[in-house]
Amino acid sequence: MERTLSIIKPDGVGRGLIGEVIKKLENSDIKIIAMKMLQMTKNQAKGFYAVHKERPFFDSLTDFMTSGPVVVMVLEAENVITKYRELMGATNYKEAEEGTIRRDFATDIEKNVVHGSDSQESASFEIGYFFNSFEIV
Ligand code: FUP
Repeated sequence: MERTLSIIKPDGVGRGLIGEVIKKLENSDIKIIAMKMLQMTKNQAKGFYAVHKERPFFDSLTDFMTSGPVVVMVLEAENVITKYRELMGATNYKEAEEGTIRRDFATDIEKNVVHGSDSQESASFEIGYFFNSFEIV
């Protein structure tokens, strides 16, 4: 079993897409084992996206991620990191496969509805960023 961190981003929460994302998860074999809603501060968003700090989109991305509430979840399944990234679709929604979350709902390369960890190392950092062990069922 593997775990990953998912975020429904401020565009997804604001546009009423929490249920749509959860429906796609519940229609797969991925289990939600922790979930909460919160709004990040700029510093929390910068810490979360520290790997991107030299990228040109860093300031805009961290502004966007703090612009409203997000839903953070811990997901569990076999190969869930890859499996959830397949369900999300490509970063650029125009390149995402049919039926993926981003293909169905994203409107912009930045406002792409969801985040998912991209490696076991980032999953363990990102899960620990938002959850302690008592919050994971
Ligand atoms: P992903 O893992 O698919 O979420 O994509 P990345 O880790 O490469 O990028 C993190 C976030 O930065 C993306 F979700 C959206 C944003 N981004 C941009 O705004 N512009 C870009 O050119 C690339 C990424």
